[in-house]
Amino acid sequence: MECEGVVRRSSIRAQEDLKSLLLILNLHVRCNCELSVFDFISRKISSIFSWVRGSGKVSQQELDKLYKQLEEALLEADVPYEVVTSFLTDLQKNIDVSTFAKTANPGSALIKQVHQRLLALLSGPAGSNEVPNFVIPSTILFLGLQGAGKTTTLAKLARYLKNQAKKRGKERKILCGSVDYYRPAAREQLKVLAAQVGMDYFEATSSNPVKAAAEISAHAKAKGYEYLLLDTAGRLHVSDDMIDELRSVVKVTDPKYKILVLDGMTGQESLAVARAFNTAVGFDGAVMSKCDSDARGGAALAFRAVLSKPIWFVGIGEKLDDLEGFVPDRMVSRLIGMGDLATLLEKADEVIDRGEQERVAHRMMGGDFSLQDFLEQIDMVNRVGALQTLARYLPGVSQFSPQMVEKGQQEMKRFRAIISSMTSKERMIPAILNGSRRKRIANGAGVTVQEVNQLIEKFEQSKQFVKMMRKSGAWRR
Ligand SMILES: Nc1nc2c(ncn2[C@@H]2O[C@H](COP(=O)(O)OP(=O)(O)OP(=O)(O)O)[C@@H](O)[C@H]2O)c(=O)[nH]1
Ligand SMILES: [Mg+2]
Repeated sequence: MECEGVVRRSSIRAQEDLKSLLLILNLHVRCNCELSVFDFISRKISSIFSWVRGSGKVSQQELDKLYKQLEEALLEADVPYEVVTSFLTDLQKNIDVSTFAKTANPGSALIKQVHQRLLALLSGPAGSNEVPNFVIPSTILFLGLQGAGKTTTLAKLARYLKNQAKKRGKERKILCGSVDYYRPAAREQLKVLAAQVGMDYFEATSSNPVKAAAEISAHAKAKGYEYLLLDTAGRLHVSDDMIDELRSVVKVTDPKYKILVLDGMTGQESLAVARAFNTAVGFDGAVMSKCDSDARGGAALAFRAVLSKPIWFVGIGEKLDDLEGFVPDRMVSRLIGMGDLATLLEKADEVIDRGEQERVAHRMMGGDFSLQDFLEQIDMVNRVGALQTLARYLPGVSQFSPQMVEKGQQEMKRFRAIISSMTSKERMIPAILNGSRRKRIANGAGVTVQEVNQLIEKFEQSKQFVKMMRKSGAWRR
């Protein structure tokens, strides 16, 4: 069973296994996500691996076929030609068909190799490029072309910093300001977003970007803010006046972090933009925005190889929570169809109290799993996010259509309504659900008796699944 393999494969801690299981149990309604940047590559690459997975023998011809398919998939995903070529050369250097002949499971050994090479491509030779611990106090400057997503990303980062601090029981004093005197409504936009996030906004008296930057910076220092997030004006192209302005702003504010925001929808062009910014003003890390779009994602994949700089975050929507750390090993797992349970679990952790998770988990472990628990799980999943969003973190989702996801979402809604129409005794002891009770429940929930039966069936399947997981030892304590 797919889920079993996944939980075994991932080396996450027992408690986390438990959570993933809770989520997967609900999501076993099987669903798919909207097409996002990485899904495009993911679909391509994971379909290549469908024939490799579990392969008992790998011949040289099969290896050649794999290289060809990988090359096509990466090029189609808009990864620059030079990057694809060097990736494949590197991969071939590390793969030896005679070594594979001796391994017990050549299919998974091959996937492991590709996994490692993709990881090296994404992380670069220096290893991990995880999101930094933004030190206090610091000024964070946002750079990028017009419409790249600077202002939105600034607000998202403020929320991220606040959430990070909250996890440690702290609160951050954050100030934001804008030196965008280029687009009329730009500063107003930031002011509105600042109010939404709950950070302070400071409007400079000067309308000269450099003087305004100095004013905002001085205010942040005088008032003891821990972070100053400073927004700048974009232009349609990397122009001399923008670069001059940015250099002067950098000089007067001395930012600890310069974050380049790139529009994920522009494909390989964003690599050229990043190069130009890097030469002119330099930057420490990038954010690739609009990765929820149907762009192909090759630029993100090739970013590290081309720029030797990290992507710290990806923007996955317009809302302020739609910012996600760009963690290479998770990304690679997603790309080759192993899902990204770690990110999913983090999302769960943010909204579901650990005690609550443990309570449900404990009952399940003891084999005492009721419809009430099933309902609580559905509510937990709903709190973590819409199926459409969650599904992108799950293994093997590439085979499912958006219609199936929608169906999954509707099914969860229906299940919720049905369980809510049951008495607490019925929820605890589903065995008492005879024909007349099912009819009453169907009437109460506005569904057919057949739909009530479907729910009971699914619930029984979940119980079987839990039993199997416990027996297999994949679900550890
Ligand atoms: N779908 C999606 N839209 C995004 C994302 N990030 C930003 N946007 C949208 O992109 C548009 C431009 O975003 P802004 O943050 O205003 O971009 P900017 O770089 O500040 O633009 P200028 O101030 O004009 O230079 C807005 O409509 C945002 O809502 C994202 O990750 N996904
Ligand atoms: Mg802006």
